[in-house]
Amino acid sequence: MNEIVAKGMSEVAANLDPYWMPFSHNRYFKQHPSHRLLARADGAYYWTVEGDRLFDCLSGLWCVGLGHAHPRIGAALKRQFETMDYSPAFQMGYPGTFRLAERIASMAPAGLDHVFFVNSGSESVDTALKIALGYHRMKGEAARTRFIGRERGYHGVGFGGISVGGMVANRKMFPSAQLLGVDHLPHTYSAAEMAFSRGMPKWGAHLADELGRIVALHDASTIAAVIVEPMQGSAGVIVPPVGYLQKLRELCTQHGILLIFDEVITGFGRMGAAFGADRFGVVPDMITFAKGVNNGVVPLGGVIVRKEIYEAFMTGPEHTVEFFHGYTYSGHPMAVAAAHATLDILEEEGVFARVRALEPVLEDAMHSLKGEPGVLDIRNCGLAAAIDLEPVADQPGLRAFRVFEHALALGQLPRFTGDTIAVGPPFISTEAEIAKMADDLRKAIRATR
Ligand code: PXG
Ligand code: PLP
Repeated sequence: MNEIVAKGMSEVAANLDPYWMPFSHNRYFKQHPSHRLLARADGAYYWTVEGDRLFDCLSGLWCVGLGHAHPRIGAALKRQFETMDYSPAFQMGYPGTFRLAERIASMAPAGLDHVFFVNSGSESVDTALKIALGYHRMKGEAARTRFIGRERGYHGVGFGGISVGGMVANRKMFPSAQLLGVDHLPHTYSAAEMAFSRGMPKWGAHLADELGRIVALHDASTIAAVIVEPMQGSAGVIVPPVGYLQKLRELCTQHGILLIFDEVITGFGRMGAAFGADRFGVVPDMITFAKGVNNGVVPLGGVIVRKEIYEAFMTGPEHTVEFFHGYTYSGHPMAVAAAHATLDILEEEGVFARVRALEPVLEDAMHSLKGEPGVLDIRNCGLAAAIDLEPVADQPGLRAFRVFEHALALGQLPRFTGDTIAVGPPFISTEAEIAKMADDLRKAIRATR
């Protein structure tokens, strides 16, 4: 029996205080921990310490697409642990990490062929921003130091990531610590123009023209890179308008600005393709990834870059370090082993095709909630969808929180932020599980009207 279950809730609850939970309502959680402590996971489900089963509506935090406790990943981890649990990442190498870079480069769009490993999405973003600055400097354009992010963008919580990010709550406490010279594109969401769009909204490509205005203001010679999520995940599944990413690509090419796609959520299957770049038909100069690359089993992230970018750094005496950057756990053998097993499964089990087949199932199920009380919008793309709810007067976030609590009681673990409910079910979900998830959300929405 699970140790926590065996001890019982009272003992667990007594010890909750020292843990400072990330992105959480610490005080509320510690006062109401029952049915919120997860003890076990298998496939598409979690079990709480009390033994309730919860459907994993967001695949963990968008990372466990293949479901929990996948036996192939478990076996790979056991083998790796017994063979080599850790190896130093600097000045020494582990063959599996080289092979993983080769595999990821071969999955990435043509031209993106070198991979730098990190341990999280936040680190992947900060690394990509450093690479962009270094690249321009190496090419003799050291004045290209500005970054352009986007409103509502989420690029993790490093100082670089919050600077280019567009989540006010994540930025406002740290104004003095943000990168200098960052500007933001407008977000692409308009309830009036695109509410209840299925897949990509038709309206909004013109918003990419704002990049032209920003370039004219600062001059292209001062801009290093534009960073966007091809589909904004954390902001609540904001799907790019038809033609929008193409325009960003054209403007970046025209002005010598690097285009970075932050694919921490969209990479490795969520969009029914290896990358959002493939799904949306636009090739950036760098891709940041994390999460799904190894099914979230061991922290791993990375940056995929064009050959020209890698080669720009390869100067100076050959015995010297070219890029003064890296992490103790870059290319960690355990994370790498989990990634190889994950990529084996993605390739051999036709997972992207399965995601594409489930996409219309999720789309229909979620859009069937149109017309339920207080449902303002429903959006979807790949195996991702979100519902905007009408806020309770003067209490932003309360409605979605109530829906979340109700859904938990019904055996669903969705995600809520603000008054938005987001889902990104596991790729292994059945049609019946997706139907039940939507139906339980309907009950929760009706119960909290
Ligand atoms: N970039 C993007 C596009 C992300 O979605 C990060 C960077 C940061 O990754 P790390 O591994 O440092 O957390 C993310 C992470 C949610 C949710 O509920 C989204 C993320 C993380 C946790 C919750 O949408 N995205
Ligand atoms: N802080 C100290 C004192 C360190 O020695 C190191 C790494 O050696 C770090 C931070 C960075 O840790 P990591 O490489 O895990 O990001």
